[in-house]
Amino acid sequence: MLWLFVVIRTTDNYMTEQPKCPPAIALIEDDPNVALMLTRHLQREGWTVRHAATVEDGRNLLASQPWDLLISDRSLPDGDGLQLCGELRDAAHPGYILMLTGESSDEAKLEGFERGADDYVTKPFAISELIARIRAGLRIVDLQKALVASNRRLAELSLTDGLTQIRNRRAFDAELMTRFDVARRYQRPLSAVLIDIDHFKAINDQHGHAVGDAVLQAVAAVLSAGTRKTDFIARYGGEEFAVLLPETPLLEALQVGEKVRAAVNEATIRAGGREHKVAISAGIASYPHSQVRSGRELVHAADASLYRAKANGRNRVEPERRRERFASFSPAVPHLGARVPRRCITEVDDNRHSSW
Ligand code: GH3
Ligand code: MG
Ligand code: MG
Ligand code: MG
Repeated sequence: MLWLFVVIRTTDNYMTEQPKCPPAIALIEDDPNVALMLTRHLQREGWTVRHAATVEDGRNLLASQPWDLLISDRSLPDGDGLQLCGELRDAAHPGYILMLTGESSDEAKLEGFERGADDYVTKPFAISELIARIRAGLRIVDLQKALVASNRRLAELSLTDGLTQIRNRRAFDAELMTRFDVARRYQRPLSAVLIDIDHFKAINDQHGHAVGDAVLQAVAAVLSAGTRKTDFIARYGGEEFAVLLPETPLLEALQVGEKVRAAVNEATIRAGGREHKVAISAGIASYPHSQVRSGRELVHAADASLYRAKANGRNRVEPERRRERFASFSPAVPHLGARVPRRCITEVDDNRHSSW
């Protein structure tokens, strides 16, 4: 028997601070004395310094090592340091670029900024002012990093169900489109499973919403544990879940559906100081099928099967029951059609989605 103790995770763990690495500075300078002096001063500030002396070595350094701020000379043995600056900007690299150069004319400075430099310091320079400028640059780098991290967190949150921490309906709809396109293009099997907890309202009514929430979390955990990493599982609605099974024809999808149904059925969920048992009903539909031209139609067919699972007594898995009107399988992939059980190609009898 499977026992489930529900640990409620909150979105607060997204806010956990990551340990901070010291800022990394890439220095491209061919004058060994200037390079040595700068390296010592910058390291004294606690910054990591990586050095190259040519455009070519600089290009390799920037591509192979992480860096936050680039200090580059212009006059280098094999070219102009501004060339690298332009290349980085063309590639939309967000790093901060400070040109440190003897090219001190107004035109040279303007050219530097036009090619994408964030700051332009001319030699000879005062080390204290250079360090102050680097600090200012690193503050901007920090802000940019925080913004990128925050955008990433928001994107993640917008695709995650807050209660169960699995993907939400928005993520499912996007994934369905992508995976259906792949299945259609390469004529590969794709199955959709729609799952609904049986008599869930009674749990809320008898034990309260907090227990209902804990049951939803537990069912999500059982479903996640019972599917593969390459499958895609989401909370589809209130007490409904949806699973996409790529490379899985109907017969195998039925086995997956039956496995998770049994797992939920066997689980004992401890919540609110009591033990609870729940059951799920599941409906399954598979592509390729002559009547399915989109991901929406696939889910629509799975929904019709789920409706039948409810009507036929709940705590059960029902496959699609659609009549194939014409051959839908490419001769290149004959196995796709070969294993569909007979009961799946009889006429549909539910009236909710009469076309199925
Ligand atoms: P059936 O077997 O036909 O599916 O019956 P059911 O009771 O599961 O279905 P019904 O649609 O009548 O009730 C679903 C309930 O799920 C009603 C709603 O309040 C509850 N619900 C939806 N979302 C949540 C949630 O996030 N937390 C809790 N605790 N309950 C929820
Ligand atoms: Mg030089
Ligand atoms: Mg429901
Ligand atoms: Mg239900």
